[in-house]
Amino acid sequence: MTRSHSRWFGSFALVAATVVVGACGSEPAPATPAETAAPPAAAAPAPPPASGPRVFFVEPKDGATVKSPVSLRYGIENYELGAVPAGTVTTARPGIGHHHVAVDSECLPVGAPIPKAAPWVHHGDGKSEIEMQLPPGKHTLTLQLGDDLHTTMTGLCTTITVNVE
Ligand SMILES: [Cu+2]
Repeated sequence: MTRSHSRWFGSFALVAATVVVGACGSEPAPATPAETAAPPAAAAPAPPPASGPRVFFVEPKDGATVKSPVSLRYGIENYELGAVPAGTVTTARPGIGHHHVAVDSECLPVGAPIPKAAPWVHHGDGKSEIEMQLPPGKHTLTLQLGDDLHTTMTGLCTTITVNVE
């Protein structure tokens, strides 16, 4: 009698376990609404890729015919323009630079020191313009940004050609 009761109880326990497992199996269902809510956020239009930093001549325009003295004005985008700090500078602040211009010279390679000599003019005061005397004829004007140590950086140089009357 005792043995038969034990077997009956065992069967009941098995049924109870099956019910519990069934309940567990249905648990993932409530998570579905959260999953369906996620895709719209992921499918939202991505912001346009930011263009890289650049420097450019506001004036004169590339190919322009100009009269000496020539007024040069520089532009800069996605990079900070800043005067070189006073005193002895031993490290360059990241993301900050100043303009340099050269007549009839090309862009210096990335990482090169910009000579403190002709044809390079340093705008270490952070200025973005200069009046320049140029002899008649065709000349190239190169604008290149340098950091606090006057070292060139990737993508921050441009060259235009002007015709001086
Ligand atoms: Cu410089």
